[in-house]
Amino acid sequence: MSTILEQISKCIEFGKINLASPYPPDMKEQEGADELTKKAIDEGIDPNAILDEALIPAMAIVGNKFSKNEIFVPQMLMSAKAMGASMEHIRPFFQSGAAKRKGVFVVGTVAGDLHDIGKNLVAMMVEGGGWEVIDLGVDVASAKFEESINQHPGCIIGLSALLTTTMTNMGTTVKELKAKYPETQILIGGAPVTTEFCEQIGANFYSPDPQGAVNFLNTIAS
Ligand code: B1M
Repeated sequence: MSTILEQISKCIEFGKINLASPYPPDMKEQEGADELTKKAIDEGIDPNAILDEALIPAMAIVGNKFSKNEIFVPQMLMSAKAMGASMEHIRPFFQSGAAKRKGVFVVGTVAGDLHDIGKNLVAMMVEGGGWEVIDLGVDVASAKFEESINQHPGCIIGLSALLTTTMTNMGTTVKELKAKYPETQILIGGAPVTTEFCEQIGANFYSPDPQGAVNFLNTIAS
C-alpha cells in the first residue's frame, strides 16, 4: 500500500476530517482525509484503490473496535465524518461508472419512527464498506422501499427501528416487501430488535451493530 493510502486510512480510523479539524489532538495541524484523498486523486491513484485499500480497511477496524466497546458513538461519528470527506472526492467516479461498487443498499428507519443516529452510522459504515447507499431517511413506509426495489432490482434492504411500538411496523414492512419481492434480502437492526424477532417476522438477518451489517452484506456480495 502506498504511503498516501496509509495516511488516508489512519485519518479515517482516528477521525481526522481535514487540516482545520482539531480532532484528534495528536493529529492537529496535519492534513486530513479531505486533503489527502484529493491529493491521491490528483496523483492519479485509482478511486477503487482508495476505497479498497484505505476506506474499507479503516472502516472495518472502526467497526470492529466499536463492536468490542473499544470506541464509542462519538469516535465512530468522527470516523464516519472523515470517511464522508473522502467519499466526496471519490463519489463522482462511482456515479460516472468509472469505479465500481459491491451493490446497492437501501436503508431507512421504519414508519412512525424518527430515530436516525444508529441508522446513519450503519449507512456510513456500509458506504465505507464499498456499497452504494440509498438512505430513505426516517418514518419510511413500505411503499417507499418498494419504489427503491423497482428502481434498483437486486438491492438489499436495511430497516432500523428504535421503539417497541414501531417494531411492529418493521414486521409489516417485511411482510409486504416479501409478498411482492420474495427474493429481496432484508437486514434489520435497532436497539429493541433481536434475532428471535428477526426470525418471527421473516427478515433475512439481524445485526446488533454496523459492522455486523457490513459483514452480512459482504456474504451476499462474495
Ligand atoms: Co427516543 N426513545 N423517543 N428520541 N431516544 C429511546 C429509543 C428510548 C429507549 C428512551 C427511553 O425511554 N429510555 C425510548 C424507547 C422506549 C421503547 O420503545 N421501549 C424512546 C422514546 C420513548 C421516544 C419518544 C416516544 C419520546 C416521546 O416523544 N415521548 C419519541 C419518539 C419519536 C418517534 O420516533 N416517533 C422519541 C424521540 C427521540 C428524539 C427525536 C428526541 C431523539 C432521536 C434523534 C435522532 O435519532 N435524530 C431520541 C433519542 C436520541 C433517543 C435515545 C436517547 C438515543 C437513541 C440513539 O440514537 N442511540 C434513546 C435512549 C437510549 O438509547 N439511551 C431513545 C445511539 C445509537 C447509535 O444507537 O440507534 O441503537 P442505536 O443504533 C445502534 C444499533 O441499534 C444498531 O447500530 C447502531 C450502532 O451500534 N442499529 C442497526 C441501528 N439500526 C440498525 C440497522 C441495521 C443494523 C444495526 O441494519 C439495517
